[in-house]
Amino acid sequence: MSLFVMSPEVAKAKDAGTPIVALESTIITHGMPYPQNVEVARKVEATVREHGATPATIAVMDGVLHIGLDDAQLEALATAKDVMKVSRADMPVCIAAGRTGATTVAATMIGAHLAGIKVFATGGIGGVHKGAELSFDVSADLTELAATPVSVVAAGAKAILDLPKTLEVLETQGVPVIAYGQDSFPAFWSQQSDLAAPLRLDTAKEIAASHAMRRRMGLPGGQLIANPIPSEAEIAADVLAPIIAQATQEADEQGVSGKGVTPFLLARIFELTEGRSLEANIALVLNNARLASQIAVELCALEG
Ligand code: PSU
Ligand code: MN
Repeated sequence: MSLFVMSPEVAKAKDAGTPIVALESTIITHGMPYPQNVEVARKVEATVREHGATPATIAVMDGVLHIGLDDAQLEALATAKDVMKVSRADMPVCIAAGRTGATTVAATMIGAHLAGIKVFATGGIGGVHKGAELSFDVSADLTELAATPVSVVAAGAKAILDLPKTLEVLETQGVPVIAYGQDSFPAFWSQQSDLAAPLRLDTAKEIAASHAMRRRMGLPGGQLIANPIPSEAEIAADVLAPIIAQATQEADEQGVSGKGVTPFLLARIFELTEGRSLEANIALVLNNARLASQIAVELCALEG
C-alpha cells in the first residue's frame, strides 16, 4: 500500500512531470488564527498556480499522509481541534495511530521527499531557541535540512530564535544558507539583520542549479533559501525587540516548553503587535511561494 495519498491535482502534475511546490500545514493550525489561516493557505496555493507550479499542502488526516489537500480538507484542517504538531519524531506515530497532524518544516520535507517533490515554501523555519544552552531547545528542522534533499524557501528565521546560533548549527550540519538577492541574512519580519548570510544567489535559476549539483555530488540534505520580506510589509527590528523579549519572558514564567514554545510565542507576538505581525507573516509567505515556484520551474527544466 502506498505511504501517502496524492490529491488529483498533484497526481496530475506528477504524471505530466510539471513543477510542484510543497507547503506545510503547521503554519495553518499552530501559526495563524482562524479564519486567516485558511484564507492564507488558499492564497498561497493560488500564488503557486499563478507562477506555473502546482501546490501540494502536506498534512496527516485520520492517519493518512496527504500530499495535496482539496478545499474541503484545508477547511477541515484549519478548524480541527486536537491537531497534533507533527515533526520527524511524531510522523510515523501520528499515521500509525490514525490521528490528524499538521506537519512542521521537518515533517513536510519528509512528506515532500517521499512524493518526489524538491521545493517547499514556508514562512519561517524552526531553529535554536534563545537560552538553548540551558534548555537544549533546537528545532528538528535544522537536522532535517541536513538529511532530506528539499530546497526550503523561508524568510529567514524569527528573532524569537537565537539567529547566530541557528546559523552556526546549519553550518555544522552542512546546510547551505542562501540569501536571495542580498548580503545579509533576512530576519523574518525585517529584510535585513546584522548577520551576514553565508551564501548569496540572485536568481531562481542559480538556486535550482545548486540544488541539482548537490544531488549530482551525492550529498544528502537540502538548501535553506532565505528570501527577505517585501519592504512594504516589514516591521522594524527595534519595534519588535521589546515585544519578543516580553513574550519570551512570559513563556518562561508560565513554564511553556517543548513543542509549545513556538506556537505560544507566535500567538503572543500577534496579540502584542495587534495583528501587525500576522499581516507581515502573510506577505512574506506569499513572497516565498512566488520564489519557490520559480525555483521549481527552473529545477524542472534542469532535472525533469
Ligand atoms: N516559525 C515560524 N512560523 C511557524 C513555525 C516556525 O515563524 O509556523 C512552525 C513551523 O512549522 C516550524 C515549526 O517547522 O514551527 C518549528 O517548531 P519547533 O521549534 O517546535 O521545531
Ligand atoms: Mn523545540
